[in-house]
Amino acid sequence: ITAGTRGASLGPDAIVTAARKNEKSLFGDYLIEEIKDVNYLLDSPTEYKYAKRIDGLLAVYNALNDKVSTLLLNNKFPLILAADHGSAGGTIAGIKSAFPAKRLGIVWVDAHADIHTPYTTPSGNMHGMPLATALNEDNLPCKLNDLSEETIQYWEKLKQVGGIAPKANAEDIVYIAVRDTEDQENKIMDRLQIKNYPVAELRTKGISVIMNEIETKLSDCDIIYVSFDVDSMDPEMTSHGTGTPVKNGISPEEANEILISFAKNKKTVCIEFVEVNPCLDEKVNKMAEVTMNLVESVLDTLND
Ligand code: DIR
Ligand code: MN
Ligand code: MN
Ligand code: MN
Repeated sequence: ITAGTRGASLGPDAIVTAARKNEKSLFGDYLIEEIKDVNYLLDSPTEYKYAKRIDGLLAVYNALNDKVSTLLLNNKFPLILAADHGSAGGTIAGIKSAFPAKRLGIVWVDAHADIHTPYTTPSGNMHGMPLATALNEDNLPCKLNDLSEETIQYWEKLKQVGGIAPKANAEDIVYIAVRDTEDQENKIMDRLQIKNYPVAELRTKGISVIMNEIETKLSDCDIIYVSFDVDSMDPEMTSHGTGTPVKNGISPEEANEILISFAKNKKTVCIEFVEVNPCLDEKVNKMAEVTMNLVESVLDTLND
């Protein structure tokens, strides 16, 4: 599936291009469903300063909710290539629509926490908020920004996509490699006690130990969704081919090991790749190549 917004909206195509260039047939072997004609919804200038293009994003959420839930109900595994991370709440909505009674674990591999709301965001960028759309707002502190009535209405609608809210509990979220957060997010993470595995801890304990810890932590969850933001990886090893690179990330090899581990886990129902931006790449399509290799290894593992 592909979906998303500008700059990064070329990401999914760049990954497919990398596969062709390397003569990989990986995308030829699978059912590909494209969510077409949504990018234009995110092109227009925004009226909502603390929730940029939230009106268009609501339509994207609805499209993803339909697509993802239909695939899951047909026993398919959605491996999603999206543009920026903003649409990931639509994916979560789709998972929850398909499996309303199942308890959902979320593994968020990212340099960022993506848990702002329009009330706390410093930038108004919706890719900093997808996780919050899945949670119970009452648990999220601090109303700082003065929102317009319309912004509030759109935000409430976004959280209601799929008809179930909240979609996940904070205790069922695990971050990996988060290292660039704002004060408000730190407060939210502290209050909700969300577990993050910093890069250093992955290295001292070793990835397999951490994977076991995560499995134990999510043992009461019935299903797991893995959201992989490529900025979790080190910019030096991925040629900065993403919107907001952050130093000292995981290596592509470490990312591979993490993703394979979740692809092997029978609870995992959906894996999503986001934030490849070929326009920012310092080498020709390097980030897309790295991501294409990760996608290939997930597909191989799923098919084993
Ligand atoms: C920052 C940057 N936390 C914001 N966030 C992300 O604008 O909300 N960058 N997700 O990729
Ligand atoms: Mn992200
Ligand atoms: Mn990020
Ligand atoms: Mn982002």
